[in-house]
Parts: sequence; C-alpha cells; structure tokens
Amino acid sequence: VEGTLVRKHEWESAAKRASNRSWDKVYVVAKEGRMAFYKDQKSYKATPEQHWRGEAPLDLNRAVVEVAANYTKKKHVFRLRLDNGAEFLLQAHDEAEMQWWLDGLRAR
Ligand code: I3P
Repeated sequence: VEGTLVRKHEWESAAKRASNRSWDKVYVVAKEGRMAFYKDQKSYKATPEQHWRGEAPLDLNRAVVEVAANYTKKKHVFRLRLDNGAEFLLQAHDEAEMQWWLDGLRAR
C-alpha cells in the first residue's frame, strides 16, 4: 500500500518521547514488511533509495495499527505501533482512506 499521509512521530521507543513532534506530509510506501517515507510520489519513483530526511524504513513485523480514538485534535488519524515501542500517528484524507490503510497494513 502507498499514498500520501500526514505523519506525527509520538514515541522513539516505549520510554522515549519523539523530539520532532510536528505533523509532516509524507509519501508512504508499505511493502515487504517495511514502511518507507518519501517527500512525494515523484521522489519515490525517481530515487526509491532516497528516503525522506534520510530516515531508515520502519520494520512492520509485529506492528499494530488501530484507529487513534483518543487523539481528538485531528480527524481520520490512525496509530502505528512498532514492535520496538516506537509510535506514529498517521492522518488520512477521509474515513474511507483511513480504513483502506488499516486493511492494507493488516493484510501484509
Ligand atoms: C509540535 C507541533 C504539533 C504538536 C506537538 C508540538 O510542535 O505543534 O502539532 O502536536 O505537541 O510539540 P513543533 O511543530 O514546534 O515541533 P499536536 O498537533 O498533537 O498538538 P506535543 O508535543 O504535545 O505532541
């Protein structure tokens, strides 16, 4: 699954709050058990090895995704919790798109 989402990094690990906590629009590509971030689709197509801000892809093995019901500041937000305790909030354009991401990420 891939597409544009707005992302906020909440936790570096289960015990460490992320330092950069702003919301950023990113192009997200989830495949082969990994999630990679890009500036936009064009950047992904041109140079897939060149990630957004040089960020290494995330390991999706044993990761959990769920609607971020307790996050009320924005709509259509879901949470991605990695096996290492890191956590991200991801905002989709609408409810249907959010569900598409949840289904896609769970089917992997
Ligand atoms: C963050 C930014 C986020 C905000 C976060 C701030 O500041 O305003 O939107 O999260 O709050 O730290 P900056 O852009 O200067 O990094 P919310 O939108 O969820 O409020 P937080 O530290 O309470 O998570």
